[in-house]
Amino acid sequence: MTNANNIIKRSIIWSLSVLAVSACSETTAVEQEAQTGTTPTVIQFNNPVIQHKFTADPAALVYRDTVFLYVGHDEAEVGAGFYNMHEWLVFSSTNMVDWHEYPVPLKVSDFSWAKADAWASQAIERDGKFYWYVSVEHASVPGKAIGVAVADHPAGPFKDALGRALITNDMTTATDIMWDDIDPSVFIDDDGQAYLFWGNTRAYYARLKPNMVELDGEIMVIEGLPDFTEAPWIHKRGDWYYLSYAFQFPEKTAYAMSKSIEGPWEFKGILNELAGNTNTNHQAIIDYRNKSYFIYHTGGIQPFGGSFRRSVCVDELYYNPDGTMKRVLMTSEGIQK
Ligand code: FUB
Repeated sequence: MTNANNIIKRSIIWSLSVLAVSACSETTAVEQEAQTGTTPTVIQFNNPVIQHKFTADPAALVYRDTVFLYVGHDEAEVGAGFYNMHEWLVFSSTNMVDWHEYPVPLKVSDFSWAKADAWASQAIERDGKFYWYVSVEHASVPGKAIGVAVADHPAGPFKDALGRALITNDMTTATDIMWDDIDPSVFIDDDGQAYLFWGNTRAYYARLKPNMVELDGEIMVIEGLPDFTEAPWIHKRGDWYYLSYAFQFPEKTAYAMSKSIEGPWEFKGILNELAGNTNTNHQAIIDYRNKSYFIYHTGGIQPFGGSFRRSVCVDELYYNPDGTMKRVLMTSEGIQK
């Protein structure tokens, strides 16, 4: 009995010391190899990709073989019950692992007509200019609104392109809520026609004029997206259009596909499960250097991450031969160099 206990104790101590060693630096791993004669498995935990700030609502743009990542900055205190977001941030990478941070490129206060809430956004390039569509709280038209900023470089500095909102709450009437005009996703089709998608509870889209700062026609309500909450993201692969979105609440990510950007959309099911440690789940989907990536946020920096202290993560995305997307596997390892 005593011997058996000793053996169990020794193996627990040995396992704990191996675990402690493998959690430490490369030098310690080398020491482990010398001491135990085993080759350590070096695992890089690369998610979340930004660790020194809380980041949310990712959007990404590939420009000249570099990925630019646009996020909102979560600044809520530990235990806060809602968002505290005043600015957006930009990072770039050429390997999806190491991210270079730029000076703060855009703040709510850069829009004279806005008063709060640097919520979800997306940027796009057209004719050498960069247009960044953002959600904010309007100062005089009650409710959320969408503004557009412009810059000559993907990392800014950006300035208000219009001096007023592009979309205000009174322009959409499919729901009475004050926050349905959020989460813009912008897309330029192969024929050069640009579109803006957005919404909360109801999903909307409108054509944009070539100047990217005026709507070209009426605002359309999208039907056929079950349990649409928010966060539409449009992308195209081959001749399929994909509309992914935050589904239910707390949010999973679901998606629909269509052969036309104007629909009808066919619901394809869940793409990403509940993050579990945050009630939102906001995605961006890009291709970069022959791989596809799913970029999202979780409350993954523990113990103080959560619904209002989120962190952007990246994992690979895979397609089936019929064009549908395989369910995302959220990992701690993320992308490996
Ligand atoms: O970050 C504020 C809001 O939470 C975003 O606009 C939504 O997509 C959700 O992530």
